Amino acid sequence: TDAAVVAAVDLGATSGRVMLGHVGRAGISLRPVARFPNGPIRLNEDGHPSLHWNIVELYRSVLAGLTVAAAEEPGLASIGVDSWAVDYALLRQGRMLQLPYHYRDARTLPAVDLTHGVAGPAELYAANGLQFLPFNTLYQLTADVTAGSLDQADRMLLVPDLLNYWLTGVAVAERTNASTTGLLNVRTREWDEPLIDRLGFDRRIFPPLIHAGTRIGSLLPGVTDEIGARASIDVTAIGSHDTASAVVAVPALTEDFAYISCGTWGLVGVELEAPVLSEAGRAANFTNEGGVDGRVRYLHNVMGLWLLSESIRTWEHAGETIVLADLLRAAGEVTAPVAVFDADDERFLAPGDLPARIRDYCREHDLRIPRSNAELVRSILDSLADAFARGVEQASLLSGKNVRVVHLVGGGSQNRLLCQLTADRLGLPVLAGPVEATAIGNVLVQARAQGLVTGSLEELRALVARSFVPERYTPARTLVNR
Ligand code: LFR
Repeated sequence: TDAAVVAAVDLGATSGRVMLGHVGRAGISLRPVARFPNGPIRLNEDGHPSLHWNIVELYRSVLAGLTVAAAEEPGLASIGVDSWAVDYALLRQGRMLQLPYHYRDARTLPAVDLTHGVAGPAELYAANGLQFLPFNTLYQLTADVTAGSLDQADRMLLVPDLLNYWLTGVAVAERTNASTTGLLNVRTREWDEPLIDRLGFDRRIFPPLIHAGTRIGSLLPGVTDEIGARASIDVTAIGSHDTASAVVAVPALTEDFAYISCGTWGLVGVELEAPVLSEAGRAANFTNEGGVDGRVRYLHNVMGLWLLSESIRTWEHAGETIVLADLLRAAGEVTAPVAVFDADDERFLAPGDLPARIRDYCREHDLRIPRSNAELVRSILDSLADAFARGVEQASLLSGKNVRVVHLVGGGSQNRLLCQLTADRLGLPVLAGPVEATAIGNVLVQARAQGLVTGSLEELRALVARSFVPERYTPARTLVNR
């Protein structure tokens, strides 16, 4: 046969999906078999609210999705798992000790200062090349030390590694996601043992590192029974950081591109062969995350569609009925100039009443306060487009990479207003899609590991461009807000 089937498990911060991917020399096709919601669960912890992931429920949803996948495709060859980054479970002798924390939990705030007391931001950047995000794994582990829970653990597994462990019994750390911990050396892409020692973590909790494309193992017999699949289905390491998989599937046909992977977050940057560790890059909070095939994802985190989804959640919570399509149309019809706020501001990180925080920001900065839901949404989209454009311009400036076209992939590529505003603000064409870039990147790396396709990322991207033709947004001639 010239096509075989693999399953991509793609877990985002607001929803997860299981997709079947058919890949052959002629192209790729993708078919969703399950979609399920995801989100933080608030627990009480000694009088304090704490935010966690309901990972056991997520795993159940994954198994249910794989059951459908195996029923529809008895010849299923391989499974790959990706998710958001940085979060993890602690285990002892194979048992999970507690539900993983959600990166939006506030426990890392004191941990940041504690960590920086041992290794300052400049020193950390020289070692790990990462932008500062208060929830990077190293800060979370410091919070675990304070809480006394790290002592009890003999393993730390990032979310996709944890699911792979449950599926196969093999505990490993896939490198693209491990690069977001802050504990991987940016040059060697090995665990930075001197840094780990200094921060007071036990080296032995960090599993052996593997590259995307490596076969991790086969499904455990108990798992094949449960999902009704044949024996010996491979579990393959893919770019298990969702953003790494999304970047694989950017349908670029030339070298001079930047990307915006826009879902809950907007990850804005370029792909490089080697890290950029300049002081200017650190000051601009640019990260050097590990990509598939040893590439560098030189990017900056922008708050993303979270600003929109959390605003909608707030309105719905207050009893309003929100129809997304209507809201976006109304936002598109707003003609008055709206506030462009700093979408990177840390105050927008925590869950809760975002519209109130946006209005507070506007008040403090003497910006026009949005007067309706439509104006607020327009303000969010203008601010995101502004942050995206600044991100692209900085990525180009800091890396020296020429950018002539911007690929916007992920859920945000369906937002026509956002795509057009970004093109206008940049004065560059924006090519939107594919929506499911992360799942496609996941599928492609499995397909290559199975020998169904061969070649470099450039060849894989050409395959994506043939199978999912992006939509082109040309910048308007009159530029506003520059
Ligand atoms: C996107 C993402 C980002 C990461 C954030 C938190 O889904 O993986 O790349 O910074 O989630 O893990």
